[in-house]
Amino acid sequence: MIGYGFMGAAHSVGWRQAPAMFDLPRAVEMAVVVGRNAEAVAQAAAQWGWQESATDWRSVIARDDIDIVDIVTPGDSHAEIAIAALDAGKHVLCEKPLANTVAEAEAMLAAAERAAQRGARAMVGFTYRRVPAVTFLRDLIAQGRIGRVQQVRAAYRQDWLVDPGMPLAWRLQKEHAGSGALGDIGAHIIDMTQFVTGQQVEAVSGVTETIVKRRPLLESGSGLSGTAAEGFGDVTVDDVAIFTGRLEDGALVSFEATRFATGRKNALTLEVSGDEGALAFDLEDLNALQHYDRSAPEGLQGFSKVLVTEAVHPYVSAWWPAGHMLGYEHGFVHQAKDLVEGIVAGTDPHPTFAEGLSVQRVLAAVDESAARDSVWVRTSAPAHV
Ligand code: SOE
Repeated sequence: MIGYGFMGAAHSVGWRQAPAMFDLPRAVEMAVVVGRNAEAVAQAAAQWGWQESATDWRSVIARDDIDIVDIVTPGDSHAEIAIAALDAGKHVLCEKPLANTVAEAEAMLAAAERAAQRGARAMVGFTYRRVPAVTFLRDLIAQGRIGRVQQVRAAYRQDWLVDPGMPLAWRLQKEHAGSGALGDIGAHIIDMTQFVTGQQVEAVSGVTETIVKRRPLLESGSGLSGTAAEGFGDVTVDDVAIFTGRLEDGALVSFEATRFATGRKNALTLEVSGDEGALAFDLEDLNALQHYDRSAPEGLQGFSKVLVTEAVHPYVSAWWPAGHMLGYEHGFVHQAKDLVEGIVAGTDPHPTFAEGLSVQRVLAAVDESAARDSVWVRTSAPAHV
């Protein structure tokens, strides 16, 4: 695993728990975690259960005893590491968004296609797909339970930037993160919308806003740029992105990705309206779905809460008896399981790099639309990459 921040912790839980809870077709060993600070990465390795730590990712990728490379670094290094790992014949799991630009994502897909000919697999870490209720919501739509999808509402709201004293972290710098709320959390709801509806976002019209434009610099040595003399640096990404998308079959989607939803810590909601019913998911109640059935008898219609904790639900049979709740980390466990199963079966685990690229095209199209007075931009050919 390359990187050891918040996502490193989450992926480590995934790698540790997947073999313990699922009957995986191959044993998994947590071999080595890589980071630039030798002492800190050694501590992370010991705490999370990795056998070793290292500071040079290239020498780790060159090792014969490494089969899977898991990339949990900031977006600016995804392309370089993923392409090197795939070219070295390794299977790759790469955190979302796949890259910082469409051009990088295209190069990563090309590397994945080259590597696939030699049996290597590549997957993007859109873990919310693997929350059982989200996978089940997708299954219900595919079965026609809500009829034809006519409208979607997708929102991902956080509030960690409301405090203007929050320092200029890498996530607030375009050269490191690519974009702000748009790529970090907007990417999740774009992927989820495409996943549950089975349709691509074909065109978008949007606005983005940077509400607090300058922030205190982090301690020196953090590797971030800024005007050190003033102690402040420019925020070069969006704080908020609000956009409308159109799906292949014509349905409209309203998307909101924000780090300024005061009081909302990690609120992700998705509601899909069909001509025969509706389905809604709320991450703050992630073991459940809301289902509305238009064919229910008059007077008895209404959203009903379905607890997605039964053995018949996706992934759940490996866990606890019905009604015993799962949490945020289970998506990472399911991700590790699906990747290992895909590798052993010789099939591409979803989301593939092609799916990651399709999200990247939507992100680029939103950026372009926002820069051009919210004109509609087709995702198949955004002008800037
Ligand atoms: C951002 O705050 C973030 O950590 C995202 O980067 C993750 O993808 C999301 O799961 C939680 O929020």
